[in-house]
Amino acid sequence: MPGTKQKFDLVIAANRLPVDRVVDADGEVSWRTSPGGLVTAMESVMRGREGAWVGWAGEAGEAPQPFEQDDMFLNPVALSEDEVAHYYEGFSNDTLWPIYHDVIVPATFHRFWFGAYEAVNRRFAEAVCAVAAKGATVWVHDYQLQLVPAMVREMRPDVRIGWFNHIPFPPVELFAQLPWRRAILEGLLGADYLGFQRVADAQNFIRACRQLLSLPTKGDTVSESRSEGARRIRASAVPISIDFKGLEELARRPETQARAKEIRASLGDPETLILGVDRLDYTKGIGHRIKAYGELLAEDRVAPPRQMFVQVATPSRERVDAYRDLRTEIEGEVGRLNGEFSSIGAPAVQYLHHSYPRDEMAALYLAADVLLVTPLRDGMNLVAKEYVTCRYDNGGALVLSEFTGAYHELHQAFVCNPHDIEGLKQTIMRAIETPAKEKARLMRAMRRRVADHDVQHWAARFLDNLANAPERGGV
Ligand code: ADQ
Repeated sequence: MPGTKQKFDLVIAANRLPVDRVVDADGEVSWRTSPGGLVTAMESVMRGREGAWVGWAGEAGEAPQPFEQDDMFLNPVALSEDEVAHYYEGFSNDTLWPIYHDVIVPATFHRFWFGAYEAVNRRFAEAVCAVAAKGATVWVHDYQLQLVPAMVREMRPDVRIGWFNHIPFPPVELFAQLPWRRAILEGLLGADYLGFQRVADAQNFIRACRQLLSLPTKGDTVSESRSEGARRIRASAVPISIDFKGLEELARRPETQARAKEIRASLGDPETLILGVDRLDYTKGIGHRIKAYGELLAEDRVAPPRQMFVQVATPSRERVDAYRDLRTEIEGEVGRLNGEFSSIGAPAVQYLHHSYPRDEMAALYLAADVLLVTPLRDGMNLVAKEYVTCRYDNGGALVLSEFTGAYHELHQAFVCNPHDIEGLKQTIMRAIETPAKEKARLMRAMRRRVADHDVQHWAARFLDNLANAPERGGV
């Protein structure tokens, strides 16, 4: 980075910087750290180290100058309007996202989108190399930056490179559809260590290297031979988590509890408050959930105001066609159910297309008797873990799709296959009707799991695996 002399032992690269630009009433621009698990996790691993974060600041055009925020050095990467459209909305969110999520909607392929992806990945790699100290640890995040590991390795063979995938890695039969499959695998193989949410994701990656690149694999390692000699790359599961202590503390605050009571009261103190919280994304199974709930309403097995259903759908990727279509579909369906089953003051579905601050989310979780998490495919699903964390009272019930990463950890959830509408209806009813004592036992066990495997534990495990990667003296 021109003008940047400082070098850092730990460099994070993620599509977004962990800050949002805020402009006050006088037009003064400042930056506010965006709350999120990744920031919390990085704070814990950056303590006592010199850390830098490379990422996009969120607006097209010239990048702001590098700056410090909360003891972290931020190195912004510029994206032009076209690059936002082609690298981010196009290749990342309209090509890779559907392929990596079981092609729930068809993927779009454009050769010029890949050109932009490559160019932006190179800019990220250069920005990383500009701030990485000799022998630094570089941690690259997610599907937007899959070419970065090999690009960094070429420029800086001295650094140690790890990559973590927040979303699923698809079975080879789906991955093979990508015209750029070889470039992506070779990009990832520049890393020393690759972390995935589930064992199956790591295995899918290893199988893709074997079948599509004819590379030898053994257990969780892939061998890659280049002119300078063979390297071994390890791929394994390190499931992400949340800041258990911080969120539980928030949920225990008297103000949060008071707000939770207020939410229930404003809904007429229902017998059962059912909640869904998702980004408005076709992977989240919101339509399947609403269909199942609609049938329960039609069969009079649930009815407002006795049961109230609140669906929070966070605005997301609104410039991508598939997301615009989804919004129209979901809002049409909610409207239909409300027209048919609501009475004055008691809507069948309370639908909220907004973002909320963390304390309001915690209050919603505390207020909800049942949380519906029904994705068709989801890397992890942090909402499930956040709900469990907030329920320090051991109240509530979690309905959880078996197609989430979280399903592989939260064994005491009410498990569902969202494609099976009849089964989903039964599971929702079981979550409503199971006696409180039994639900408390299940909740206690899930809470223990998340408490013992929080986001700090995740980050430490990832970095430990990276430090012990096979090429660097590990086994
Ligand atoms: P996402 O697909 O965004 O993440 P998820 O894991 O559920 O999905 O995280 C969503 C986050 O946004 C949660 O922390 C939630 O609290 C927050 N959120 C949702 N709706 C909100 C609203 N209306 N207002 C405020 N906050 C809201 C991707 C992958 C996941 C993986 C994560 C982390 O798709 O599978 O779990 O990364 O690796």
